[in-house]
Amino acid sequence: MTLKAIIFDVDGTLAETEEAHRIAFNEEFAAQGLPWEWDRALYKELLRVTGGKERIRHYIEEYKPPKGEEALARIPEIHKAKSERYMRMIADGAVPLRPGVERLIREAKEAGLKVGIATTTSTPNVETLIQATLGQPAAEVFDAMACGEEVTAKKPAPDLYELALEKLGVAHNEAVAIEDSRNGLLSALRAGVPVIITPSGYTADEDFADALSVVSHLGEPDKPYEHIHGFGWAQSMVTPQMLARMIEGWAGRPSRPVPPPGLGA
Ligand code: XBP
Ligand code: MG
Repeated sequence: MTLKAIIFDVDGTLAETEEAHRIAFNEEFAAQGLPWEWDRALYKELLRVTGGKERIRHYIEEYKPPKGEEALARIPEIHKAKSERYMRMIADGAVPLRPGVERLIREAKEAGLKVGIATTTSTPNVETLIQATLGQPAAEVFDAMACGEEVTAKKPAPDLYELALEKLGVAHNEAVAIEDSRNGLLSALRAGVPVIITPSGYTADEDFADALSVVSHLGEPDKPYEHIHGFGWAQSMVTPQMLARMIEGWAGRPSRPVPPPGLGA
């Protein structure tokens, strides 16, 4: 098949944003009088649940923290205020793009490929990150965006990738996904999209055996990636030409059966 689009995840893939999310959650919990503190170890566990609102609900139901029951009804407002805190941090330039992201987006456009987004976070968060890092509105950078608030089932369900494919107007085997997490990998694979993984700080030890390739990051001319698993290239960077060659051999099916949503994620 011919490569027509590259679909990027956001958190952990475009940028190492999860620490900013974690800090924003904790600051908002304190502001709301909730004696909760998500340290890094706990946040790593909580990241298994995608979506901030879903993550807070999961924390209350599974960890039974003080004041949890009374906070259940306030999840939407807690999450809204957390998102505003997060966007202030991102707008202030707190988090740069990861190596190779800006380059690959530019090279993809030059090669005539479409570029899209499939993320469980919400549209304003993506817009703030792109404006702060690339100095341009996200709508000018990306041909299509599929964001968390547009679907009922977030990653690892396939819905976000299916929506991104539909908006981009490409078939599943004409696209490649760039992801950082197992939830993202499963979401893309369930939509039939092959995946390159660039693990992030929180996801480095996750199971990426079903990815076509795992590399430390997308690479820059003076900052080569480290090849970790799967397809490897002698070059130092992930380029549109390599991705195109790679998916020529992709039959549209992962090498192992993908567990259905809700299982084995
Ligand atoms: C990662 C997520 C998000 C963020 C928090 O999204 O699971 O929930 O942790 O963002 P992705 P929100 O890797 O798909 O971009 O609080 O806005 O949900
Ligand atoms: Mg991610």
